[in-house]
Amino acid sequence: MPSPTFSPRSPRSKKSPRFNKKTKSNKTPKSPKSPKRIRKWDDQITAEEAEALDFSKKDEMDRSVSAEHLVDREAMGQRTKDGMYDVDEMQEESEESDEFDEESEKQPTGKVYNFFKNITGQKVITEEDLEPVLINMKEHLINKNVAADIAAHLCNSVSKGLVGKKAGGWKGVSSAVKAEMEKALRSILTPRTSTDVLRDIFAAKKKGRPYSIVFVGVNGVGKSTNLSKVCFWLLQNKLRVLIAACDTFRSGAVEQLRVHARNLRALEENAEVDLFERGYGKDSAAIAKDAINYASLNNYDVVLIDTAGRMQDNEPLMRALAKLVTVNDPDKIIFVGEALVGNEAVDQLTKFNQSLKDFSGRQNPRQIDGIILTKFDTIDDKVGAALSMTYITGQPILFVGTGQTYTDLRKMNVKSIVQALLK
Ligand SMILES: Nc1nc2c(ncn2[C@@H]2O[C@H](COP(=O)(O)OP(=O)(O)OP(=O)(O)O)[C@@H](O)[C@H]2O)c(=O)[nH]1
Ligand SMILES: [Mg+2]
Repeated sequence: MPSPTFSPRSPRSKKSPRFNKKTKSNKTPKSPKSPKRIRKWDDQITAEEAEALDFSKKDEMDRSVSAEHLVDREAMGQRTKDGMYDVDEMQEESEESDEFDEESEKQPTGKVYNFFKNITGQKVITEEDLEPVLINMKEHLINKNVAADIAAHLCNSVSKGLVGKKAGGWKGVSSAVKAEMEKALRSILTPRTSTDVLRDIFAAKKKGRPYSIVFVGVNGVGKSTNLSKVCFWLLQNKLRVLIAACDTFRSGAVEQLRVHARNLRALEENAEVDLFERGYGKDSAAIAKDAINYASLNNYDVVLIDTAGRMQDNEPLMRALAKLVTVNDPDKIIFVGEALVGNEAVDQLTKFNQSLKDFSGRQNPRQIDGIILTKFDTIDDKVGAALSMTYITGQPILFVGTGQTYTDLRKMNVKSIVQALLK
């Protein structure tokens, strides 16, 4: 069972000598835009719930919190020309010999290139020449957790790119392999939907309504942690965020989010993030609805809805999730999956989509709109799940989780995936 608190892997301050620790003690309390009053949702609201929703005392408590160890200020994203804060792309490993300089004696590193060693010379490459090579390549990709049909698709793309061409030197062949892989992967990893969530959020803000995002997935994959990282990113963009604690199931889930909200407020001078919670055991669909209404009435820009982890085969819990989605029709449904489980994540994703369809009771059921792939920092080069998930849903990997701090959120980088697959 994951701990209800946010525990960093290691203190970042050791890693970053230029780390500039802010003193929170002299931070002035924020003055909210409008005084927040306790709303009554229905006649059943308890005194504890009312107290939990009374944000008026939060600034006092936040002044004593230091959460600087939960961000790496040197790993912050970039500001765009129009001032938006965007997270960085995943880093590629620097690999000098990957440049394929024909003049250079250096050989391209990457096991896959070795398979093509005999495909050189003046002759035109045929399918027969490639057959044994592609068998090896497919096996290599499957070992990196790429699903068999996607591995076959990638091999086909490479084959199409090479057949009928003169082989020439080995480096020429290698760079052709790399280019074909990159082309095929780019079309898988950059699917139809725009990943520009921020633009959509600002469009909703303009219309004066809060943008809602619900985070779904199986137990312990990192939904709440990555929700908080997304929140950090939104706060950098000066958006007002309400976190809705709709995991009313796992004990500690609400407190975990409370800690995150407090940390996130402590990290930025004027961060506006609040927790909407109504305790445990209640209907999460109704809490999400109340949260969205509350956000609407109180001028929040974004509602981040945390949900309980659930196994994809647990019908009652999947029905409850479908209800939450049907009742609230959120702007985005984000599936959170662990990179390290490989193709199991594909089964999860497929069944989440199926349940949303089967249990929605709607003519046009909602489906997952995007993916966050977590724990990328723990998988070495087994990047196959990333491919499979987008391949199957046609939906983008919005972010990759690369650690346990608020700045460990990245955008997918096709080149680094190609690099990991070919090595
Ligand atoms: N290394 C690493 N750990 C992560 C990442 N994302 C989350 N974690 C850790 O994974 C554990 C579970 O995270 P949670 O956010 O509680 O997962 P959850 O999906 O909300 O869990 P439930 O609510 O119990 O279903 C925590 O210890 C997190 O710190 C990541 O990108 N990298
Ligand atoms: Mg959680």
